[in-house]
Amino acid sequence: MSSTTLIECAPVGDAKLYVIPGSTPSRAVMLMLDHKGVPYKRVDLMPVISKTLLRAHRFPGVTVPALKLNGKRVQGSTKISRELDRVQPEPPLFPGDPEQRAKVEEAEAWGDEFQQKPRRFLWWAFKRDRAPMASYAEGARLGIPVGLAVKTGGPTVALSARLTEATDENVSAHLAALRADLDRIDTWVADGVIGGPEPNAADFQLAPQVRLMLSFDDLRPFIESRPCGELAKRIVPDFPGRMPPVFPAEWLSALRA
Ligand SMILES: N[C@@H](CCC(=O)N[C@@H](CS)C(=O)NCC(=O)O)C(=O)O
Repeated sequence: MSSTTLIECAPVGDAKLYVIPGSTPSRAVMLMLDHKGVPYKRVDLMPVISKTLLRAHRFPGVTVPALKLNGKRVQGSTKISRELDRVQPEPPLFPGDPEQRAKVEEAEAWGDEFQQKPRRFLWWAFKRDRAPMASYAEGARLGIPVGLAVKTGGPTVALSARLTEATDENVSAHLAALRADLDRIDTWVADGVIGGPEPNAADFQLAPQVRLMLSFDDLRPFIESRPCGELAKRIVPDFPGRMPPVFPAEWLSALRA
């Protein structure tokens, strides 16, 4: 074994994870690190300002989760899941069997895309009322009091809502399609792709997103008793944040039907 290989496979000694409160891929990576027993330092960032800070820390992109691991910078929840398995194979985030692995990868990739929907729900809701933001930042160390961050957060919310395209059109369409999306996640649970005794990368990708949606009073009744709702509560027992009713009743009609 060359010395380079030795260094690359060395146990994780120094991990620093940059996150944004309420970010579901950030939570996915926190869960993965905990699952592997990798100690890490968490750095909480404020949205938008996060982009400048990540650049300052020489990350190639501008999104969280961003992980500095043994001096290497890895960004994006799906890249991080693979890097974690590479540097610390046990317990694995992907099954050893190629067919099973392909299914987990498919569910993880779907979840990576799906992220944008709950993300838009949140920014759309914050645009209407910033007060619930404080609950999502519970326990975060933002460098300023959370109350102040919320009070001065108007421009951040407006910009984030614009950048994520959290428009009426998108959010109402996502809500109309949500039942089918939840059915899809439930099918992965039924097929044993996720929800097994040992959580995998797809569990960690999907559960925080369902958990975030459970924080919406409007959505919780349609999700909590589903297999994916049960899974989310098991994998992510603590997820700060509560969103009081916010969506127009007609946008929820497909869920009610
Ligand atoms: N698909 C990417 C998504 C990364 C992403 O969009 N992260 C959001 C937070 S969830 C972000 O960093 N947004 C920048 C901002 O809010 O300013 C992943 O899984 O890592």
